[in-house]
Amino acid sequence: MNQSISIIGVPMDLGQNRRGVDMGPSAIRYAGIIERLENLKIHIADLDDVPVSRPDTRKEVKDGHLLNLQQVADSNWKLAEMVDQEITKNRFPLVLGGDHSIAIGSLAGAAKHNDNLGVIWYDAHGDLNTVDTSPSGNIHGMPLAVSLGIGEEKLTSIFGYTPKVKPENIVIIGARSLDPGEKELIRDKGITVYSMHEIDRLGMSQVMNNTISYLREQTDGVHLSLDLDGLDPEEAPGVGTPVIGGLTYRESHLAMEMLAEADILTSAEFVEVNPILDDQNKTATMAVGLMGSLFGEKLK
Ligand code: B3U
Ligand code: MN
Ligand code: MN
Repeated sequence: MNQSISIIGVPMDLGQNRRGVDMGPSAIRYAGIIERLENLKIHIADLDDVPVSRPDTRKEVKDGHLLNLQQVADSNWKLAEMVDQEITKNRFPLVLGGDHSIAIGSLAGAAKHNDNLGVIWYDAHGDLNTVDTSPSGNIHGMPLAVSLGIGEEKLTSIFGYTPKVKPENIVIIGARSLDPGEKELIRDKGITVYSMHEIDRLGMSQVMNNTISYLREQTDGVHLSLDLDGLDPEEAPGVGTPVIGGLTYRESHLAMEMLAEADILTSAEFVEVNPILDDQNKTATMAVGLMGSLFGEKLK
């Protein structure tokens, strides 16, 4: 893997309606991400956070059904520029959220560099809603659909092109809460999903083997989008929309170690850490542990 990493914080909470997830990047830095990666002899540049308007001073704006549309679009455009710049400099962008709406910007910046970008979506949710199917109006439930070019034009057109990814290049892992419209889209587009059912049946090792060999054949780069709510809330309580019956820390570690070994990733993001809902920064600490494994920490 690229041994020069650029960390980009996105203190975004506009894509949903709970307070606290804007503090995710601080919590992950406080849990020691920089030192952890420097110990692996990786060159780290910790860049400025992407500007996002402050929760204490702004008013909630609804654009039809969509919450904070313009502000989410503006911040994601800036994030796309930063991700694009770092990849151009041959550095690996590691984006820290923030809510999952920031994947719109990460993918917009990353996919500019690949005709066939692969995406691993590690999440309890599909994030495949559109303005018509979303039960909440929260944009953090839509970024994967947006990246496929489906949904609100102000979001799909970010960074001046659409779509960013193709449905056959996506693998969702850990899903256990999908809305009816999301299930329909998964069926229509033929998106690969390893739900908790498949993970229980096959085991994480087989799921990752399948995912890695498929994406290695099919794509020319892979973005990992890891939502901490993919993990079980008993272990990772600091997330806004916990869903019981999730992935364990051990399964997740194995997934990260297998990705490190496979060396297929070209960018990554860790999102939805909410320190206000957390237990002594446990979830951010877990995120740091997973990133350690992802970038090559070994047990022996
Ligand atoms: N699918 C629901 C809930 C949700 C999606 N992503 C998160 N929660 N984190 C929605 O609102 O779209
Ligand atoms: Mn998500
Ligand atoms: Mn989620």
